[in-house]
Amino acid sequence: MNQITMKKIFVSMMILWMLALPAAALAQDPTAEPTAEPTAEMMEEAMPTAEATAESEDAMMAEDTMMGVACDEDYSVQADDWLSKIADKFYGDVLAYPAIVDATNAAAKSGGYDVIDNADVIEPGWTLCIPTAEDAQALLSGAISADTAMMAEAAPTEEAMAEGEAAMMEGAFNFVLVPKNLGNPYFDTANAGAQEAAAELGVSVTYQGSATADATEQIQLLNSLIAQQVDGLAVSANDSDALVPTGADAIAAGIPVVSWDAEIAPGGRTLHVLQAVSEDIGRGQIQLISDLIGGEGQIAILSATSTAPNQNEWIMWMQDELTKPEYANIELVATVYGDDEDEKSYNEAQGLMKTYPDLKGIISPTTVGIAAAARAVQDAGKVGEVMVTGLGTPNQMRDYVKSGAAPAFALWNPANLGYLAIYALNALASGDITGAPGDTFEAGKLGSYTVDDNGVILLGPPTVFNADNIDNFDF
Ligand code: RAM
Repeated sequence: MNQITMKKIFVSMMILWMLALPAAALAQDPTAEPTAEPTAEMMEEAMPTAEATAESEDAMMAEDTMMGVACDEDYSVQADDWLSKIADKFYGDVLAYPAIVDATNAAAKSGGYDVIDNADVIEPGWTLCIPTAEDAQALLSGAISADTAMMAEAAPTEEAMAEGEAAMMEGAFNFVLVPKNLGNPYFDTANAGAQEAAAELGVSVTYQGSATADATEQIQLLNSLIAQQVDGLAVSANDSDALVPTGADAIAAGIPVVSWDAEIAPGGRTLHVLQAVSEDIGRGQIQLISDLIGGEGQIAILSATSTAPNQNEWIMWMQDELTKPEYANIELVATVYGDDEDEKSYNEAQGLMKTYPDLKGIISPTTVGIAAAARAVQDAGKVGEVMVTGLGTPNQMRDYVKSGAAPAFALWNPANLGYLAIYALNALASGDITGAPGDTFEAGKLGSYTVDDNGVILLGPPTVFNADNIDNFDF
C-alpha cells in the first residue's frame, strides 16, 4: 500500500471520526449535512488488510517522532470564530489555518489543548495553540512536516479504525465547494444547493474559499486541498487559464475537478457545469438595457474582476450584440471592474456617473456589482435617469426593482447550479462517468444530464426578473 493510499485511509478515518463527534457549534460551512451512518455490511466490505493496518501504524510512529512546535500563544475560541478568521487575526493570512491545526493537535498530545479533527469545526471555549509566525510558515511550507500533528493525533483506537474503514465505502466522499470568494450571497445560495445534493447522496461537502476573488489565493487553497487528498473539487474559477496547472495536478492525483459558474479551461478540469449559454446571457444583457433606455444613449459595464472567465465571456457577447443595427444609437463608453466587492463596485458606479454625466445605463453582470450600482444610482438621486440591469439575486435586487433603479435583470438559480455541480462530481468520483462526451448521469430532482463535446454540462436558460415576478422568488 503506497503513501497516498495510506493518507487516504487516514483522511477518510478522520472524516468519519469527525462525523461521530457531537454536533459542532461552529464551522466554516454551517449548512454542512452529516453523512449517514454506515451499515455493518458496508464496513465489512471496506475492511483494510492486516498489512495495511500494520503499515499505517508504522507510518504514524514515523510521523510521531517529527513533532515539536512550540505554542507562542494560547487562544480561546470565541462564539463567532472559524479557523481561517483566527489565522487572519494572527498571521494576516486566511490560508495559514493549517499551521494552527497542526500545532494545536501536536500540543494536545501533552494535554491542555483541544484536538481539531476537522478544520471546519471548532467550538467556543476550545484552547488552540498559536505558533509564532515563523513556525507557522515552516509548518505551511512543510519544513517542519505539515501533516505531523494531524496524523499523530489520529492514532487509531479500534473504534476510529472501524470508522476509517467505513469511510472507504463508496459514497462517503469528502468534496469541497470552492466559490470565487466568501461573503457573496450568490455563492452562499449555490452552497445551499450543494448541501442539499450532499444530503441526498450521503457525501460531505465543505465550503471553502478566500475573502477576495483572487486567483493566487484560490490556487493556494486548491493546493492545500489536493495535499489533503479530498475526494473532489467543485470550483468557480477566478481565472480560467491560471488555474489549469493546479486543476491538472488534482486530476493527476486522482481528484476529479468540476468547475462551475466560472470555467477552468480544458486541461485543468474534468467537467464544467455551465449555468446558461454564455452567448444568450451576453446578448440578453444588451437587450435588457436597450429596452430600459429606449434604444439610445451611453452605457457602461461594471464587471467583477478583470480575470473572471464568466464575466469576460458575457462581455464579449455583449460587444458582439452591440454591433447589430438596432443598437446603432447605443454607445458603450467604459468597462470598469468592482472585483465582486461591494464598496469597490459602488465607488466604480459613482465614478461612471461622474465621468459620464450623460450616462443612461449601467450593465453589471455580477450579483455584487448590480446591487452596488443600483444603490449608487439611488443615492445619487438618479433613479429613472440612469438605468441599471445585469445579473442579480432577487433578494438583493427586490427593493431596486420596486424603486425603479433596476427595473429588470436576469439570473439562473444558483442553488440548482451548486446542486448540479455536486451531482456531477459524485458521478465522476464514484466512477459512474469519466467526463467523456456523451456521458450521462442522473442529478436528483433536476433529472438527467449529458456531457457535451467540450466537457460541459448545461443547467438551463436564465430567468428575467421584474416587478411582475420578483416576489415569487426567494434567494
Ligand atoms: C457574482 C459572481 C459569479 C457570477 C454572478 C452572476 O456573484 O461573479 O461568478 O456568476 O455574479
